[in-house]
Amino acid sequence: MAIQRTLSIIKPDAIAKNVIGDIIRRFEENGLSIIAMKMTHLSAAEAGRFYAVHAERPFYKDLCTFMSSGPILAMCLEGKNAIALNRQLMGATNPKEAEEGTIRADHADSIDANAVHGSDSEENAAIEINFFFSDLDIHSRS
Ligand code: IDP
Ligand code: MG
Repeated sequence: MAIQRTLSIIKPDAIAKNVIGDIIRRFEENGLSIIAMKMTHLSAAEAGRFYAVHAERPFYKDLCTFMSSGPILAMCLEGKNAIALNRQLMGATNPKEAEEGTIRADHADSIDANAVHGSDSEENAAIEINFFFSDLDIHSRS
């Protein structure tokens, strides 16, 4: 499997719980390298642009309110099969369905406040990485 890049976000709920280190440890222990990192606090409009693919979903407004409720940590992860591997480490969207030992099983409280975001395809990873980072911010280690 080729080396891929994916976007990870530690969401406001997990930042508030002070579990950044625990989440990053899981990435590094599973062969993913952080090649760009930024703490930021999105406005609701910026969160809306990031989640534009969900604009028609009933939960869109709540999602934008939540994602702009506090600081987040955006990261570009790089490694073998990075997109699927990150999704596996995250666990299911609804923490009640997330496999034991996943980030969401351990740190998420609800389907709204579910600790982390991860890109779901190569196409979306490229768009999402570009949303937060310029080429100058990214330091490949592959
Ligand atoms: P993902 O984050 O696992 O990729 P998506 O389906 O892409 O899940 O949804 C994006 C985000 O929108 C989720 O992480 C979650 O915070 C929120 N969300 C998804 N489905 C629901 C829902 O049914 N109710 C409330 N929020 C939802
Ligand atoms: Mg998604």
